[in-house]
Amino acid sequence: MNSPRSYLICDATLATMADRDVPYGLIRDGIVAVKDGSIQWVGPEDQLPEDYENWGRVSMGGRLITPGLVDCHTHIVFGGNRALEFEMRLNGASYEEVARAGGGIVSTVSATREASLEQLVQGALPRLDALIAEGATVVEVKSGYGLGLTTELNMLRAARRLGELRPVTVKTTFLGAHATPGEYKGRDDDYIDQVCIPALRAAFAEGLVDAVDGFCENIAFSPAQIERVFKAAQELGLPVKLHAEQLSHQGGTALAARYGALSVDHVEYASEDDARAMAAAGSVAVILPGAFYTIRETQMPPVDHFRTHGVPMALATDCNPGSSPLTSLLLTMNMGCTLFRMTPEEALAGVTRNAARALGLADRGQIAEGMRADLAVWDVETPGELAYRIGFNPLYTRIYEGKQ
Ligand code: DI6
Ligand code: FE
Repeated sequence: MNSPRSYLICDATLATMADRDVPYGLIRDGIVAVKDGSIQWVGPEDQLPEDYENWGRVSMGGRLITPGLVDCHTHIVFGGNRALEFEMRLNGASYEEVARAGGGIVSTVSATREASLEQLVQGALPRLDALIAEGATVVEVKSGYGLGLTTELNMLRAARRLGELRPVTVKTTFLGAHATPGEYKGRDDDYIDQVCIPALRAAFAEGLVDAVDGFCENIAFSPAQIERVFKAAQELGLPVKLHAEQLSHQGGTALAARYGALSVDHVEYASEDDARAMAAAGSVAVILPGAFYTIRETQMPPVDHFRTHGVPMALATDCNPGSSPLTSLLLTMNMGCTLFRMTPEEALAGVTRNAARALGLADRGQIAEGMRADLAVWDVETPGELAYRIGFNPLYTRIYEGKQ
């Protein structure tokens, strides 16, 4: 449909996820007034101001409208896949055997380096389309499988291209500090100084970077190494975020909080002090149940500490070929509830309001005046249904920047 410049979306229940004193910020018999891609007014039909009364109307037939979904942590740009490794492991192969057969993250790095820009784009499109088909209007995309000067930039160029090819906002994150490539084995510090930081500066100069991330873990980089990358980000005026405390407690969360991180991601092993530091810094906890499930992790993220200390929680797919080959935000919501005992309302906030915040996007993730008119319309009666089902997509339509 070619939506007019200004119109009313009516005959709908609105889960606004905005600051209202009711669960989900719910409005029954609601109206959203849209003008030039932004929300001008939101409220119950019987309170519609006179000025809007003669605007054209589009009925949603009593359906539920939520903010467009936001996937705030993905690695959807990569070459190849790791299905063979998945199969080998389930046939009893050890970690070493998988590695000797060329598996693991290095296999994705090789396949990504070999791929052309066009191949990276074509490979990522079906993953992006799967997210869009479930109502995503914003998707974050990380680099981190090139691990070289030109290859990291190529991944980010592919991410930018995705945002031109589809009606979706793509936010790019530089993740040069994801792993040390084979040619720098045992020389992590040299990799950070000679490749990662120069690649970050070059990518920034090309306008390819919206935020900077790292993987702080005993199998990846130490807090001291990550801090050098964060300093470079700070010099460029870029916000930071961090994969921290996923497999062990390394102190990455405290570091990220000191740098005012937009988010700290995974956080299974985060402590109550970490939660306090995140709350003080205003960092979002990005919870990634797809990785928890895939690697059969048993340590749960400290959801209660996040609640107690008022740390906003987001949920994301972490879509990547190794630890989370997941392209469904609805399933992610269900996993957040079933695995981590998040409430369905927390799950919906996690893929809307708090996910937007994890990306520093002030005009997304809520249905409220002044926000972008990015909406998802669902064939459900109540918002709790979105997290409840497993493997079912009730999306009726998606509205991006006011256009259906
Ligand atoms: N955490 C993870 O679980 C993945 N990356 C990260 O920072 C693993 C990525 C992969 O195996 O390809
Ligand atoms: Fe990740």
